[in-house]
Amino acid sequence: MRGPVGSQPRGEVAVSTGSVLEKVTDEMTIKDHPGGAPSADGFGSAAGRPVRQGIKVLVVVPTYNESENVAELIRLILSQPVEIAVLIVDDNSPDGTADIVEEMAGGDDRVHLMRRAGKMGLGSAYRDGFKYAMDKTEADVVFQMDADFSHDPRSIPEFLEVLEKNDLVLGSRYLKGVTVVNWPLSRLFLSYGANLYTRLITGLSFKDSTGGYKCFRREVLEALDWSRIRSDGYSFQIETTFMALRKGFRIREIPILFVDRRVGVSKMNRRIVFEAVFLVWRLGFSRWLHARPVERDPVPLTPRAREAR
Ligand SMILES: Nc1nc2c(ncn2[C@@H]2O[C@H](COP(=O)(O)OP(=O)(O)OP(=O)(O)O)[C@@H](O)[C@H]2O)c(=O)[nH]1
Ligand SMILES: [Mg+2]
Repeated sequence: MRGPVGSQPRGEVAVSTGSVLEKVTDEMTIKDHPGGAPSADGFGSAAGRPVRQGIKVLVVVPTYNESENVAELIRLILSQPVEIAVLIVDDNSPDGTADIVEEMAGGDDRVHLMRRAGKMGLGSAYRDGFKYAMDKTEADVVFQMDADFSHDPRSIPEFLEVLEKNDLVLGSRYLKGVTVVNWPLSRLFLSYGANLYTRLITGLSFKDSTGGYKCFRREVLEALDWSRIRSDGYSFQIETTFMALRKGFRIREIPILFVDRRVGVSKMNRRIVFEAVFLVWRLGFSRWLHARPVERDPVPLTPRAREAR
């Protein structure tokens, strides 16, 4: 059953809120939570900034050994001028990432923590995080984001703006040239090549379908058949976008500046790359078997607009 985020039992997951769009429209108002205090339902917003009223945003961040990044990242997410909360999905990181988050969650019910028993992979962390978002929170919009500052939380308002007329927004490193900073050339070739390969085999038109900075409307997560999405790593990103398109959701890319991790250890490995090589063929075959559905108009994002329909 859907319930307020702030009412979850401690030690399982924790979240916080605070959101904003830069453009002030008549649907926005100024909220004056000093210091971004949470509201009663565990979603709160930054002080003195315009807030899109009634839209709750949950940011799901999987972590494994991100103790050097996680606290600062959470603070930056929660300072965004929107009604926002964060869910950290940690796989029993040996460096104590979850303990840092738990302490923050103790003082702020916008911070949620999901502790899992051991390293089970990125895709599985997202599956559990999205399930939590759907079952245990009232989030209207769910973001996914890496913990290593490769994805800038300050882009959240821009994603939300584009989500107004779309169902899923993808942060793209290759939409306006190449907006990747500090990657070795070999890594860039691998990523760019993987995207070309994905476009060719699956028919997806996006410039960057392997990226991990994405923003879903709740309806998209609810419509996907999670029992069929079993992949990890890059494959998970490709597969969720492919499945959303198959359901007729409207998807757009926006350019993001992607910066290589500042600190911490990479979890990239060969298995993740090989998994993607095979997955795109599976999706490619399924495309030939099923006709592409017609893209449908997204429902209005704000609850008020939805009621008016
Ligand atoms: N819960 C969980 N999180 C993971 C796992 N593997 C990676 N992550 C997290 O997923 C995000 C992306 O992983 P990264 O290691 O940054 O992968 P990457 O961006 O492809 O590679 P680098 O930036 O070079 O490290 C980070 O927040 C990681 O901490 C996992 O098995 N479980
Ligand atoms: Mg990274």
